[in-house]
Amino acid sequence: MKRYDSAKEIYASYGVDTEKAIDALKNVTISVHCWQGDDVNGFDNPDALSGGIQTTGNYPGKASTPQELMADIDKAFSLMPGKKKLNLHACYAIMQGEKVDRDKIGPAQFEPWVKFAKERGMGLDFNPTFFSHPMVKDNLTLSSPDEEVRRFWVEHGKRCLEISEYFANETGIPCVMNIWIPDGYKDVPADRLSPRLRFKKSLDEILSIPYDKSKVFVTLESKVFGIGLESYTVGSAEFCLSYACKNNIVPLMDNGHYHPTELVSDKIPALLAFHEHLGLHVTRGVRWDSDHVVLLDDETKEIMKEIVRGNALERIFIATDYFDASINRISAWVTGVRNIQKALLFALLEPSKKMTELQDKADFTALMALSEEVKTLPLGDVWEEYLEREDLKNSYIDDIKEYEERILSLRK
Ligand code: RNT
Ligand code: ZN
Repeated sequence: MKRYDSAKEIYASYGVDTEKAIDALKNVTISVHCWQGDDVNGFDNPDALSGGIQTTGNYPGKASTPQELMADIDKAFSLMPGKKKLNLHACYAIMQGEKVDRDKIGPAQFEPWVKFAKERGMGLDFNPTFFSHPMVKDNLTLSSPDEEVRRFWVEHGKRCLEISEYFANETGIPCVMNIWIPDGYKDVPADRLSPRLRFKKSLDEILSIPYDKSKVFVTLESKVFGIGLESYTVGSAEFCLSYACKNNIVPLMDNGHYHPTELVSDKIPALLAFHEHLGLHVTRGVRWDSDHVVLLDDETKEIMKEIVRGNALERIFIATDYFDASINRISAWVTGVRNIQKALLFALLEPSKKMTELQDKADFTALMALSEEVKTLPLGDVWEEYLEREDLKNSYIDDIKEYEERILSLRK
């Protein structure tokens, strides 16, 4: 008997249909970040990575041209099952001869990306880049008291909305545009309100341009602190959530952006009670927002469980956001995305109806016992069956090593 057939029977005895789970998983789109491929460098600017985020490590073979990054994305995507979208940052603009600054970029600088996406039948998501640029003044962008600086970044935001709409129109797939600013202070500020009021005004200005709200979903990502910006963050959780509520945009939670004992898994159902859509950046923070590669750990599983239990697969934009420069970057990409998918499968195979009944009957003894019991059911056999149907294998390291030897090792 095939291992999958036996697993199917085992899950059936819990009232769980593995075929339904596989079908559901196949239809979940993961928006995969492009920035794992080159340590969040981008192509538009020689400036070092700023904004309180950091990539550590210098594993050889990093992509440093659009061609290299595209080739690496192809390699990484070929090892990921399921539906993918490519999530770009504005700093990945590809200049066509003349250099255009971020307040002036437009569709022209993203044509090659659109061509790339269309050829692969996939959608594109987008992010304005409010960091790694000389116009970031005193660690501030949209909240800067310097009107010239603030205006520059408002213009950047507007250009990015136009580019997002262009992506949606060209690919025929809606585009999620995520706004995150690093703005903050290293030490105790004298005025915590004015920067937030300026950020609010800047967001209002960006969102005042007309755009098709059925094609472009604007998300707003909050944060607790950044490196060198420890004492005060303009775009805090309360600020971003309130702004999203009042202005009908989508809140986005990055699970590296909270105090370590706060859990995004618990925040998901809280926000689902009020928002039609939610955005997620799935990452793994080790002691801080370190953006380690996502593993199949408890919180990743818990996050996916809350999405599945809430019947919210259609309502939540799941995106990845991690960057490890200390290991093969393609492997990092693949490992993180596959773990999100494995966690989703684990959630889809949960006997959630039965468990909810136990909760409602207040039979917490049986609930605990069942929750622990399902942890050792043959998830791996269903996962391998899914991969087989997608023409993939559970082990992918040989493929990565081959690509490393043939392509990455030749890079300077
Ligand atoms: C930073 C945020 C943000 C960035 C990307 C590059 O802490 O998580 O999402 O990681 O925009
Ligand atoms: Zn993020």
